[in-house]
Amino acid sequence: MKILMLGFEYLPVKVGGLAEALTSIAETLAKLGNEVWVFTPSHGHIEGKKLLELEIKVYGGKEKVSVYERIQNGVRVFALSSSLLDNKDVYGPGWEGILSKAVQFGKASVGLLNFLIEKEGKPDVLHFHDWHTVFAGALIKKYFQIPAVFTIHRLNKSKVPAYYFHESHLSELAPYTDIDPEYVGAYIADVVTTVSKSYLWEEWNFYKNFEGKATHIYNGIARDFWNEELLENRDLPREERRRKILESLGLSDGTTFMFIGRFDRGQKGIDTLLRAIELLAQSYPSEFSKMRFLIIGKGDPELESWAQSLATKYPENVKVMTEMLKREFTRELYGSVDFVVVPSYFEPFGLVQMEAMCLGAIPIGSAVGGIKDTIISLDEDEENATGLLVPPRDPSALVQAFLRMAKLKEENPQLIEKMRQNGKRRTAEFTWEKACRRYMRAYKNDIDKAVDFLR
Ligand code: NHF
Repeated sequence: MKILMLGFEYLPVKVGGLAEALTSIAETLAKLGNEVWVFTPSHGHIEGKKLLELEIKVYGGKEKVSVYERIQNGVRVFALSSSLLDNKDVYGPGWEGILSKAVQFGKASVGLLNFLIEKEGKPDVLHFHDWHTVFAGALIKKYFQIPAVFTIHRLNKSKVPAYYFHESHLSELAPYTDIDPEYVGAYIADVVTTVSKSYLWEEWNFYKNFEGKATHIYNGIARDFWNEELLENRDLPREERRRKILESLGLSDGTTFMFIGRFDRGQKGIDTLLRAIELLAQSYPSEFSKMRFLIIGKGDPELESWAQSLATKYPENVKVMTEMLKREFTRELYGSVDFVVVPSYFEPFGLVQMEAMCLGAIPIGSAVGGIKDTIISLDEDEENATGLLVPPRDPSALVQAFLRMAKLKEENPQLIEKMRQNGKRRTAEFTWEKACRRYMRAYKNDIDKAVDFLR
């Protein structure tokens, strides 16, 4: 099939998990014998040959947009460049900036597709991702009537003034003053997908509006990179790797829990983790003294200073790293720590628990979304357990989970080892190939749907 993908992040441009997902989907589809075109804003990453210069009318003026084409791992990537689309702030500058980017990207995508269709014919399917590409997706659907799949990696639930739709020549889709672009995307699409079954049902209030179109397609995990074979000290026993890495971070050895992610209040649950560490230190000082917490990430300055204050108060136990880590070093960490904490409030799929399991770290995660669907909890099935699920937003439950897992590690190391092995095996069930075979079914609308009355 000839597949046209639209996305706001594409490697090497990366803000979060979206870039990894889009790039893996496109490359795997290409490997499976499809011709894949990706349209993405340059966000300042200009690479490849200049294919085309467009002039588009926007906001009463004219704007020059250049298109650069490159082949990246079998995928034809078209980066759209203009003074606004080159802005390195992927989801900005500001709210107005991102909206204008989305509109400009939409109009320029039509120009580019016109050019390509004239020379090479029309794609068989349009696959657009997240709300930023909705203007582009809706315009392409309107002008070229291509079957369309809309994938939501994370609902944003924001409202956009109708004006932006009028400006995009999409007035027919904006009968009210404020419009949620996710509704528009799902409305114009033939199939709507999201990245885990639990997330779909958790957000049924949204998806129920598109019943009959909505389904889930799990992400995959790149096991070729997140692989123990590639660890620097792969020949050393895990405990020894842990001791060494803790030493390099200025900590003595101990049972190690790691958090890696954005410091925000809405999704990742770092505030629940910080509160749990406080409770643990106060109520269980002797157990706490044997534990180490590595907290990696950045974001909300208040949360950063809360984390730093814990590191100052408990320098033997808590280490905070706010600098960007190389992927290879992150892999070493996963391959050395005992447990990885994923306390998210919601998680459409979630990469962290998958990366952890690939490298034998046991995830302790909230029972939500993709975390719940990928971890087999110790409480559910001891034989096949890969981790422990806890209720979200519950610091005391997290404290109990830390105590329980630390104790288990001392008293039943065989079970811990079994969980590490189960986890590695579990990740093999989430491959990008499997995901893409399902996307290929979605492209033909030959796919099962989420049905409320069968739930
Ligand atoms: O893994 C890629 C990612 C997901 O849970 C993640 C999220 C955004 O929040 O699909 O998209």
